[in-house]
Amino acid sequence: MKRDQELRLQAYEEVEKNRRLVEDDPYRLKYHLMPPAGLLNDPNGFIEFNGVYHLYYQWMPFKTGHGAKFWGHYSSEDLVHWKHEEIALAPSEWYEKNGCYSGSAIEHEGKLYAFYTGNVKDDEGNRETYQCLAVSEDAVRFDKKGPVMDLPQGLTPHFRDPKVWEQDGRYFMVVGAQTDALNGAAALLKSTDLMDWSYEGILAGGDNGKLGYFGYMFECPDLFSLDGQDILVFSPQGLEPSGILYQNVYQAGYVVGQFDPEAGEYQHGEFDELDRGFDFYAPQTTLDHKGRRLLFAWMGVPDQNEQEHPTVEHKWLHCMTIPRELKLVGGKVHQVPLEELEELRSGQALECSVNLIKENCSFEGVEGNAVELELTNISIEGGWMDIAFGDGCRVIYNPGTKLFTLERKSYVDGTVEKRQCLIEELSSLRIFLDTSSIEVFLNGGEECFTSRIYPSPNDQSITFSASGSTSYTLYKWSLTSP
Ligand code: DQQ
Repeated sequence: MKRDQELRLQAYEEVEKNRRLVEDDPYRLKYHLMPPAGLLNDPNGFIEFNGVYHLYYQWMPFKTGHGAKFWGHYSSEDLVHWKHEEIALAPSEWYEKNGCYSGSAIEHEGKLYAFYTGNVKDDEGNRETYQCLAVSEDAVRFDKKGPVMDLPQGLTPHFRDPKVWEQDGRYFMVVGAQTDALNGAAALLKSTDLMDWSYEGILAGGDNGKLGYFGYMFECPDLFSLDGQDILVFSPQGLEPSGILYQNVYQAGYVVGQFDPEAGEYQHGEFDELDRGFDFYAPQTTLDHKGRRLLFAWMGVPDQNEQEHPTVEHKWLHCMTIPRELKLVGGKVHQVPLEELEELRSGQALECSVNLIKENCSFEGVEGNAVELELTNISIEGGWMDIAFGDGCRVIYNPGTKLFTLERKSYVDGTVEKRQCLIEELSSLRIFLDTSSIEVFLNGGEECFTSRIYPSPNDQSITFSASGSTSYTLYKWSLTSP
């Protein structure tokens, strides 16, 4: 208990010490969840509990690097206005001394059960892993119950990130894993009471998985049903870039299939990336009372030039994506910004009917660094269209090559770098800009690009261009801090 209190006090002191620096950062976000100071990474324990949404997150309060993680905590009644709550979990016990790593939450008998990974490392870097339980009556204060299972045979200690759900009166858990042969895998466990867990085997990946060799580790798996299909979302590590695919250091994506709870087996199709941008990892979903499958992801990727972000100077690093609703359309997962986000809009939309012929244009009132844009009825004849956000980034669509491109000014060396996807036809675009982030949704969420960007803070221009002839209806809203 003493260690727990010490850690909490130290964390709060660190936040106080850095408050001013964080607040003064021109790249501080206006409507995205970010850490009060220090480093934020994966969303954890995302749940609607007693009518309130809770989003816990991986938090290193003491520096903008990784280490012995805490579970920070945000809560919200509407998914728009969030309150930063007290620390949920501090890495105070022997079984989590190097971090209360990622995990999930489930309601059981009116209480919140949080499952997470206790990370333990010795001085030589050898790792131990403990899947732990902490129970809460109010979602704020947790009573730690300690480890609830042993490491299954055939798996290395790279075993973490439990995601738990209830199905047909039983509980299941998927855990990110690595087999002894160093193949990434999602492991399946089962329980009748959330306390005793039995290992059921590999659900996907592993030594004989349908995907073949698919990296050396799967992180943050999440299995859920969507429109009659069972989707396994996971973050594989160790994939080589392949054409325009797998360009980030690590990926985040999904397979679609059917889970058989009796046999504990999962038949699935090919892997697809969930997002095509530079910064998207470790997504986690939950089901809300409206039956919607909601997703948050970390807007960042581990080991991807993390210390070069300009926000490091201001003692904070990374943020969450905006919350999105998942839909399954023609076997593909689409991500749609939550309708609640319309509350961020200040005033009426500015609406313009845009016709561009070989020109660059800006429109009065269409500028800013916290903005939502929507383009509908897009028609491009000859050449391509693009939209530039200050000197930070540009989105381009070329119907000739079918390539959609997000270019950004690298925060490492200022050069232009890009991410791309193929899209048969572009009919609409929705773009959320927030100071140092951009999220682009193509055709109602068929494809998404999520990225941190660092335009010069005094350049809030938005420029619309066409190399041939392009028309669309443009709507623009200024967005405010909730
Ligand atoms: N981040 C956590 C791990 C997880 C990784 C540690 C994914 O639990 O595997 O902060 O970003």
